[in-house]
Amino acid sequence: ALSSGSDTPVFWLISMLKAQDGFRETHDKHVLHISWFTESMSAGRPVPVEIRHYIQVSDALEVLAENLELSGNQGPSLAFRKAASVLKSLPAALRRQEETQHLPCLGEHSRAIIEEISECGSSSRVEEILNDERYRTMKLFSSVFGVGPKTAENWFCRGLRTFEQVLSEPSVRLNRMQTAGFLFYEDISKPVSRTEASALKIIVEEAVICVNPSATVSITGGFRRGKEFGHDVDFIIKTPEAGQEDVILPAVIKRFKSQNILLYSDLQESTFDLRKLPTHCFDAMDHFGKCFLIMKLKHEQEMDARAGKDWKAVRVDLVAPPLERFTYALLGWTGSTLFLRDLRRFARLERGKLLDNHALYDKATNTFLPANTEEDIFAHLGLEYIEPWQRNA
Ligand code: DCT
Ligand code: MG
Repeated sequence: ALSSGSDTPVFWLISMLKAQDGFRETHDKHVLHISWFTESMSAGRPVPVEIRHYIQVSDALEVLAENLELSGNQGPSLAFRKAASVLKSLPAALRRQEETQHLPCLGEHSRAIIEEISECGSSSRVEEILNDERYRTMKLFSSVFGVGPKTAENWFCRGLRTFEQVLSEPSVRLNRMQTAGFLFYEDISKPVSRTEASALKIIVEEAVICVNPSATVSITGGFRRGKEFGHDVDFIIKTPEAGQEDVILPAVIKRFKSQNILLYSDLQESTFDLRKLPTHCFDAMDHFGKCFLIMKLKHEQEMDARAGKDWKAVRVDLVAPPLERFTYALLGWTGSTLFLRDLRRFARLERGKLLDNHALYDKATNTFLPANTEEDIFAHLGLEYIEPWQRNA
């Protein structure tokens, strides 16, 4: 029987991986079957019928989750997200509905959808959502960088349905972020590849070292988890001297500007205050200094003849925590969001500890637990180390 904290996709997945002798032995094979499936679809390669079906089921659950999120129902959407995550993490395609019997995190609603898809080939509720004008418009609008569900809903309620209508509506005032979102929409809605992420790492590292030779840069987010594609590239900066974390981001931004490779920047200064820990608001953004950027990434060879440019706009996030917070920030920014949510929940319910991007706090002893490495954090939680590639749940 799974206890409340461990009844989550990630803990189930890890136990399953461990139980499967020899299954996905190498990193590359392991990494992201999710992107592998998507790639095999998009590359137009033949995909066995059961895999098509498999994609349909998890995709269907994600449509249900997304529909709830777009209506501001984040809580209820989690059940569908978790169920989709479990289906995506299966080593083989689902062939029969009975195969879901032993799976955790599949609630009554998710099971009903799976049953309907396995019997009829599709789900009427999912089809209904996919054809729903509100859902389609909200999804389109919220795909723009800087447009959240509230703005998307506002535009929808004003009768706007297309980008053209939004952009030609005189009463719509776009903020700086949304303006950049529309301006670079085509580029930043394309996935960023691992090769592009590596090229950006060289650029970011060069700038960081130029402004502070003792600072280091690491890739976080999905690419640290081994994903082949992402919607952005996330970097964490480590500064060994106290206080340096506050000056490094403005200096790096200044350097990017002088190199003419910055298309957009939003610098959020640190509001981190040790005295306010532990925080109890775990889903909120952390308080470290960070910046959300759109950078120009030069193509090596080919020129985008149609656009007449030799670069691609790419979304980049940088975070610079104080040195003594680095490990918690690294764990948090490595994600995935669902994995971290599960880990925090496990820490709280099973171990009486509060984990966030700033610290790990033990409620029993009222102390903060020190960690120099991520291994230390997992050890404090009484867990075996979970590698970044195992955190894709
Ligand atoms: N994160 C966080 N606090 C937030 C938002 C995000 O700690 N308020 C973490 C979770 C994952 C990580 O930062 C990077 O976020 P994303 O780039 O959104 O996620 P990703 O896993 O890198 O996904 P993608 O590959 O699409 O970029
Ligand atoms: Mg990312």
